[in-house]
Amino acid sequence: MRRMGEQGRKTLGMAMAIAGTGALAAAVAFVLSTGGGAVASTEHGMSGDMLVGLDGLDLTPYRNTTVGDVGTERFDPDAYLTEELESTTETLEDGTVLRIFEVEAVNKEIEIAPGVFFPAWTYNGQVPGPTLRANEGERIRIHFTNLGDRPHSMHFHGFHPFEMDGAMLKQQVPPNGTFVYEFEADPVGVHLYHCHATPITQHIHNGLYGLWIVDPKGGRPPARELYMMMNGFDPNFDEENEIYAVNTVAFHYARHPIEVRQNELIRIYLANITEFDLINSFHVHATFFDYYPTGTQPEPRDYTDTIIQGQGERGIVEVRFPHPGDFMFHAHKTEFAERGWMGLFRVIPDEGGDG
Ligand SMILES: [Cu+2]
Repeated sequence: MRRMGEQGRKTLGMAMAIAGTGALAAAVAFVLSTGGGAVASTEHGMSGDMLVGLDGLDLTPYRNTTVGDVGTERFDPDAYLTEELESTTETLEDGTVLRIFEVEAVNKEIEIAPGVFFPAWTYNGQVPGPTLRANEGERIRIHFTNLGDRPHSMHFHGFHPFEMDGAMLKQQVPPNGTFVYEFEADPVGVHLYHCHATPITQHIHNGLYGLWIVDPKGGRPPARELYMMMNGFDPNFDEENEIYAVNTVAFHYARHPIEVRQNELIRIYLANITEFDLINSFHVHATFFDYYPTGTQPEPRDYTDTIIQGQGERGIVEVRFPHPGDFMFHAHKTEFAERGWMGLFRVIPDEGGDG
């Protein structure tokens, strides 16, 4: 078996080599850094012999990723994948469960790519804001405090009375103000919440958004569950995004692949909150997925490998990887993928699997 050079071992996630013509065979390689703990592709059944022409070639210029890492002390995209905001519960006289959350709007500088800092407006100090999750039939109460320097609100997608909408001018919470949102967790599905202060473009783009999930009575079938928000950033404030990501940090999951097991059911709660661009998309390699728009219906609408979402659209992706190895997921708007919205699933072979 052909051995890869040191550079190849360090950086190989996926490589396509195309032999050129002429005396010097040119290799065109698209190589992803997999960061520390990289697993050589040969361990996942990909033949090293496929990588003709890579020996001794410096692949660094062909990496499609950032250089260096973003510190996770400000925000950890790996933790975001599975963390929900903690809540407390009480049982009301009629037996209804009251679920109580605490949310603060606070200005905070975040890092969206190595060395690229962005003066964000956040819920609870993170972008996206924390995932709020409740069960169908519960009553939810959110104690909201605005520690920012201008009016903000929380506007939830879903059913609620007028006073809880958070969208009208008189529903904005002034700096140092508080408001208590309270309504039924309804309807079932994956939704979102965001600030609805004017100009909304600025308040959303600056980071005030998060997932709001209502689980059906009895829950959904067991699965490995992950939260993903497709977002973008305009660090030079020209009202065009320069950095795209899923969960804020450009290329985070390319440098730190999400480990899953071969054939395990993975359920992704996916939303698009990207400002300034008309659409975003989600594409996964080497498998297809069931797609449940908004997560409101029990049957999937699509069986595909690519879906598009406009801003505010969201849905549930249920996917299994039949083959072990490193597989990309990314926006199929390739510009977004090359500016940060690209990651990897690292599929670990199952006992008795084909790896
Ligand atoms: Cu706001």
